[in-house]
Amino acid sequence: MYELDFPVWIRITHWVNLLFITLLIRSGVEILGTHPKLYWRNDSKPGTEWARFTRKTMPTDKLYDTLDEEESYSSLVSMPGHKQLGLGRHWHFFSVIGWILTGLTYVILLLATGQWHRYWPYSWSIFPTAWHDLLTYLSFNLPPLLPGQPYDALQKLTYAFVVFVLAPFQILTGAAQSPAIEARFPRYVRLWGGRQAARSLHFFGLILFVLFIVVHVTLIAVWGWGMLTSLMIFGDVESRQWAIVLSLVIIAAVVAVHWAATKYTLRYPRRTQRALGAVVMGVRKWSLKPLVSKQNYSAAELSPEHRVNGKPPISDDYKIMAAHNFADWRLEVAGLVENPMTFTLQELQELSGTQTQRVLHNCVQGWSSIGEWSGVPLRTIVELVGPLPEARFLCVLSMQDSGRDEPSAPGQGQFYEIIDLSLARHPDALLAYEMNGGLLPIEHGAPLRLRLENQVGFKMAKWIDRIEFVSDYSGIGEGMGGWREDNVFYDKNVEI
Ligand SMILES: Nc1nc2c(c(=O)[nH]1)N[C@H]1C(S)=C(S)[C@@H](COP(=O)(O)O)O[C@H]1N2
Ligand SMILES: [Mo]
Repeated sequence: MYELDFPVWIRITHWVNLLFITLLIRSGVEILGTHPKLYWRNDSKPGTEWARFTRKTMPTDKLYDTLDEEESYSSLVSMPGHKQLGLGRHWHFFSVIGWILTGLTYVILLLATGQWHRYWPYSWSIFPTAWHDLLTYLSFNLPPLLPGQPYDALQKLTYAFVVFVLAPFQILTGAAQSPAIEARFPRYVRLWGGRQAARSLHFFGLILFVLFIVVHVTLIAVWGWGMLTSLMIFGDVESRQWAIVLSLVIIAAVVAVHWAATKYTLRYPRRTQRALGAVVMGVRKWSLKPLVSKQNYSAAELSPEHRVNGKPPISDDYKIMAAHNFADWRLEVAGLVENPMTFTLQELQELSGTQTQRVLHNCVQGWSSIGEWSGVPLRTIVELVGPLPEARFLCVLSMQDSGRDEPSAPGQGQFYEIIDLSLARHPDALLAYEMNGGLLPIEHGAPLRLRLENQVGFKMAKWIDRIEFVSDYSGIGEGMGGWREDNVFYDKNVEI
């Protein structure tokens, strides 16, 4: 039989994994807290959640939006804590890159060195033996190790499950929540039972990881902390005293990294956003960004109730325009273009090439809905105005003043989002004036809103009245690429 020892790469990846998995858990809780409800169905209809982690109740007599449902959790359980979804997302996606690289290194070395034998069951009898081991543990005794192996049968199966089932499961259910993947591979989301089922399953994965860590650490202590940490640090059982000290030092170091990273993030949110964003967006640029929507949900799948995020403008100007069916509204398209243009709503409706798409909408907070949107493809407008060679981005401006219209949200000023010119040319980029076969309702962005099907919801500005072509956005707002990016530290390109 193969000799199953503890080579140095097993020991290193083990401890690095501890750092990343705990970062993933805490930042995952932060993301959960932003919409602390779990559903099975794509429409996330209020009241249909099977689990909730909030005591808030929503008003039934006036419009509320999903920002009102957000919870603020302590930094003890969430990273960084205190309602910082944008920063929690940065940590989650940064850590997942590190975690996947660590995991790949581990699995490749397992295969290359023959250490995969440690997970090989050898015989079916391992299952009854594992069951027997479980009963032994439950009667507060320790089962025997498998002959010639460093594990008992239950332990071996559990580790194999965590490495080869649970970890890939978390990656796959995580990917099923990416709007870009959902848009390009709608059948893949269906495979998991839909977007919300994937989110719920991802949550079960979280629970299993936490359970595994608790039981694992407890049993290490029961079997002999010094002996086992000595194996995991030095590769043999000779230095138990040192191992006890060093293992506690390593654990303290991991706690210190969490503590320092949390403090730093809350204190310097902008620097954190820039640093982690550079890594995360760099990876998404070549992996998820090129994906184009192939969704075509059936009319029967439309959500009966499409949730709302963001409160409509309450200015008199807007209300008067709305009362006149937006006859006085204009869309101005200007900036670095050959022919600046202005459109009335009717002119937009009369442009040829109306496009309709039935798609899954993903809010950054975690809820989803399926809606049907019709309007003018954004690329039609791009072609009409003719961007100058130096134009690289579109600044999409909204009539909503966030400070005025959404007083409970942090930040002031006009809502806007910057999108890359390449994204504006995507076939699914749409300026929608209709929803579910009727005129666009006020709360969903009347008279005109953006749809970008491979992006998370917040990029799809509602109540828009101006599009400006620019070469650079560092001088717009705080220079981060949009109102949410400026004020709540979201990432500029959001394919997940
Ligand atoms: N002007 C403006 N547009 C906005 C928002 C907002 O707050 N203000 N919220 C965004 C977010 S986070 C989402 S999820 C979608 C929600 O669209 P819906 O309300 O039509 O579901 O709109 C986006 N567009
Ligand atoms: Mo959102």
